[in-house]
Amino acid sequence: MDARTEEERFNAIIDDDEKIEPRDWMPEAYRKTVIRQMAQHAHSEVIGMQPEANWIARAPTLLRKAILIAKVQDEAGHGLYLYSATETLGVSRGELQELLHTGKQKYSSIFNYPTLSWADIGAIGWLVDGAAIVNQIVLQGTSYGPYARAMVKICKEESFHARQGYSIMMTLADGSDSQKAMCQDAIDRWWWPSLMMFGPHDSESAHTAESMSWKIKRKTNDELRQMFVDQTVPQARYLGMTIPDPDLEFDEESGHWKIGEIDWEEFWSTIRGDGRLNRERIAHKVKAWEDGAWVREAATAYAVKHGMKLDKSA
Ligand code: BYC
Repeated sequence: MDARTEEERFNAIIDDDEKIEPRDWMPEAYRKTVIRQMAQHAHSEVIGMQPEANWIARAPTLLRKAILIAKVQDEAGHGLYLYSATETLGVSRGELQELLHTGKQKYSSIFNYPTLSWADIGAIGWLVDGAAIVNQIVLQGTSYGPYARAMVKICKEESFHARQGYSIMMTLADGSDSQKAMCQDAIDRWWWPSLMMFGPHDSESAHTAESMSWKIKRKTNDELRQMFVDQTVPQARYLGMTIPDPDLEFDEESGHWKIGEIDWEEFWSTIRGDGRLNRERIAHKVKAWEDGAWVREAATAYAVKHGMKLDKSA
C-alpha cells in the first residue's frame, strides 16, 4: 500500500518528469493554471484563423490558396485538440467559449493586428507560427499529459505552417522592387508583436515561477523569446531583409542576438482589450458561435435520438 499523501504522490510525478493525467489528484491551483493556459492557447488557435482567412479569397495563385486553406483548417483542428484536452480538467467547451466571449479569458495578443497585404500571410507563417513553434516544442514536455500529447501533433503541423510562410517571404524577397518592399513592410509590422507573443519579461511575469515549479512551463518567457530571436535573425538576413530594431546586435560573449526594448505599453493595452482589433475579433467570434447554434442543436438532437452522451453546454 502506498502510504504517501496525494500531494506527495503529485510532487513525485512532477519530480520524476512523468505526466499528470486527468484522474490524478492535483492541487486546485495547478488545475486552474493548466486550464487558463490551455484555454488561452485554444482560443488563440481559433481567433488566429481570422487574420489569415481574410486572405483566402485573395491568395495570388491557386496553389497558395489551397495551402492557406489547409493551414487555416489546421488551426481549427489545433483549437479542437486543445479544447478537448482542457475538458479533461472538468470544464466544458461551452463554458470556455463563454469566458472568451465575455473577455474573462484571453487569446494571444498577436491576433489583434490587421493583415494588410499578402506579405502579412508570409510574415504570420514565418514569424508568428515560428514563435509558436519555439514555445510549443518546449511544451511537449509540459507536465499535464493531455496538453503534452496535443503539442506533439500540433508541432508537426506548425512546422509546415512556418515553411509555407517563409516560402511566401522568399518568393517576395526574390521578386520586383514593390514585392521586396511589401516583404519588408510586413516584417516591420509583425516583428515586435511576434516578440510580444512570449509574454512579459520574467521579472514582470505573474505566473512563470509557479508554472516552472510545476513544470507546466519548461522555459521562461525571456528564454523562449531569446531562442526565437537567435533562430530568426539569420533567416531575415538570408531574405536580405532588415529587422526593425536599431539596437539589434550580436553579443560575441554570450553568442546571442540582443534586442532593443519592447513597447510594453502596447503589449499591456492589447491584452487589456484595447488593441487595434480586439473588439472586431471577439464580435466576429461571437457571431460565428451564434450562427452555429443550429449545428449544435442538430448534433445534440442526433445524439439524444441515438442514445449518445453529449455535453449539452458544448
Ligand atoms: N497574449 O505571467 P505571464 C498560435 C498574459 S498562437 C495575451 O507570463 P503565462 C497560432 C497571461 O495570460 C500561440 N496574453 O503568463 C495560431 C497573464 O494574464 P492572466 C498560442 C498574454 O501564462 C494560429 C499575463 O499576461 N500559444 O499558435 O505564465 C495561427 C501575465 O503573463 C500574452 C500559446 O498560447 C500574450 N502574448 O505565460 C498562427 C502558448 N503573454 O492569464 C499561430 C501557451 C502573456 O493572468 N501559453 N499574457 O490574466 C504560454 O506559453 C503562456 O501562457 C504565455 C504566457 C507564455 C503566453
